[in-house]
Amino acid sequence: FSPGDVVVFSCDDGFELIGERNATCREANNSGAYYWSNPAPVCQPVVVDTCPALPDVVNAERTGNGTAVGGVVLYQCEPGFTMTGASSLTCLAGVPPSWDNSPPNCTATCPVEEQRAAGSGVILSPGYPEQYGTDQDCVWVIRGCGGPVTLSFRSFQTEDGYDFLNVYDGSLDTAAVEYSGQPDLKNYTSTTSVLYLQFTSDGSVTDSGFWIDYSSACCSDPGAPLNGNRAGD
Ligand SMILES: [Ca+2]
Repeated sequence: FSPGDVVVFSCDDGFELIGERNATCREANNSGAYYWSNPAPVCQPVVVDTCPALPDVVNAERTGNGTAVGGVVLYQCEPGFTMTGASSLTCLAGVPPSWDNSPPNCTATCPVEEQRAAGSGVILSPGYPEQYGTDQDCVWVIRGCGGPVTLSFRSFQTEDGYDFLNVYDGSLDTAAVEYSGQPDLKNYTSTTSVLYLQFTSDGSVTDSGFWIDYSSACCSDPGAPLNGNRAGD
């Protein structure tokens, strides 16, 4: 190397550079003695002592965003969406630390017969907010808390005359109120305290589906915290 030459140091992925990135070849006071402005740095393994940041999950809310060992992150689906996978992820010690589970998925499903807790909630067409599929047959059972249940339609559009939402008041044997196409939507209030909603689609042509809010005059079960308790029922 000649006086004035500059070299640049770098480290491989997974290593961090300790020291100076550049060094210049210099002559000491025309003495004929040459030296580098600073020594070559050291590449030291990067110590990862946290879990990777977790992504947002579509149609879900996340509680906690810590990535420290022992940290817990909770996911909860937005109303109307069903979770597959784990709702709780814990950062486990290791080299490097890692999450004990993958984040869950929250989707609008087509249940065979889904029991909905008393209180209020949301019924979504399968795949919402995408179009529902063909050949669907889904049933939701909504139980009021001793009194009537009210349905309010936030959106509704199906293939008119082929894809139906039937609402049964009390049991699946009663005459249904039928919704198809883009009906005139008023709130529907049951006379009994249990409603069956059945959605069927035929083998072709789908549409945007529906978002229905339901309510009865009580709060739904709030559950209890992990590693904790709830007083009062
Ligand atoms: Ca259809």
